[in-house]
Amino acid sequence: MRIVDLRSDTVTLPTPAMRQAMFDAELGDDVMGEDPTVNRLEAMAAERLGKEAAVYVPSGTMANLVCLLSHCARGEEAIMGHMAHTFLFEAGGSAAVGSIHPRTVPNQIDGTLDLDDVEAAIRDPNNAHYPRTRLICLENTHNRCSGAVLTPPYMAQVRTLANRYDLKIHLDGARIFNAATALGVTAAALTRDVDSVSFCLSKGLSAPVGSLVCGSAEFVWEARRQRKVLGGGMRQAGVLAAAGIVALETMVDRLAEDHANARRLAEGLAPLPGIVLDPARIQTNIVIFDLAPGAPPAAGVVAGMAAHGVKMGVVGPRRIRAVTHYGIGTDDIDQALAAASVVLEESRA
Ligand code: TLP
Repeated sequence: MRIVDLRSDTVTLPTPAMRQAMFDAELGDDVMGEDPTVNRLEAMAAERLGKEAAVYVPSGTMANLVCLLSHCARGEEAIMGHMAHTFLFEAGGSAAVGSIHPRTVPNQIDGTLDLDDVEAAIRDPNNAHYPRTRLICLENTHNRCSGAVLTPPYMAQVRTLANRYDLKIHLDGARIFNAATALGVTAAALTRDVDSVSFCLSKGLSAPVGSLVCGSAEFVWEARRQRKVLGGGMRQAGVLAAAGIVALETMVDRLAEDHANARRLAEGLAPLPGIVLDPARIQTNIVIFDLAPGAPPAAGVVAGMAAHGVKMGVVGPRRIRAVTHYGIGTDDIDQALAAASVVLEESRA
């Protein structure tokens, strides 16, 4: 039986061109700034995201942590969505390692934070009771908001607000190229208004390892120091960065295929009994859907699908996530839909 793995785009494997580039990579000691392949990847990343500089880090989690540690001191506050990856799924790193106080405001269904909510959360710096607000964190695409995209006009509005209160903005852009593809804009158009951005090579772009942190030269120097603090300074890291270069050169333009497959999946799932899903909301490669009262719980549906070779993720008692990626074609989507149909029909019988 063919296995259709829709648990995440993190399961993607490197392409043959990536493996070859890894084999051929020119290497040096990156902590000494002497790995030519890492240096090239960092320069490419900075250029793509319209920033002065970039630093290569082992994971998206470390990329976000390095940024928060660079922006905020002990006891300072970072405003973020209640469904932000940084808040929910990074092991509380900014609090555990940096003593940074997270302040959540509700994520709207489209991944945005309501600007009135953000403004209301900003602390009065003259009141000694409060932590100092330093940072606003955004996420594009928004993982838990079903891959929703934030637009350039929204980013500009957040910038205006941040400037009024002298705050910095960090963007978790793990899937920034998915957002750019969906909107038909450059990634730089989505990062113009932020002080720092992280993005992942090891999700839709299919590289095996690594993320980039981009920002001003001064910011990236601080991020480089924080990477060292966390033990993320790697030596001959060009062997990994080489795959990242191929990812940026060859894997961005195909992301539209993943979005079309996600839409195909959503349109096929929506009419099935017990599924609550509006396919019009699916903008990129993440499909999150709910199970109506009366349908089996998410764990039961996911187990049933797995028996048909289709893997999805449980993200709530009645909520399931499926993510399309390089390893998934239209036939796989059709296999997933056939499995979902059998599982949900069986549960009604
Ligand atoms: N997300 C993973 C899991 O952690 C849930 C996934 O399968 O989607 N920012 C965002 C928006 C992410 O979605 C992720 C990974 C990260 C950061 C962290 O990246 P890694 O896993 O490389 O540390």
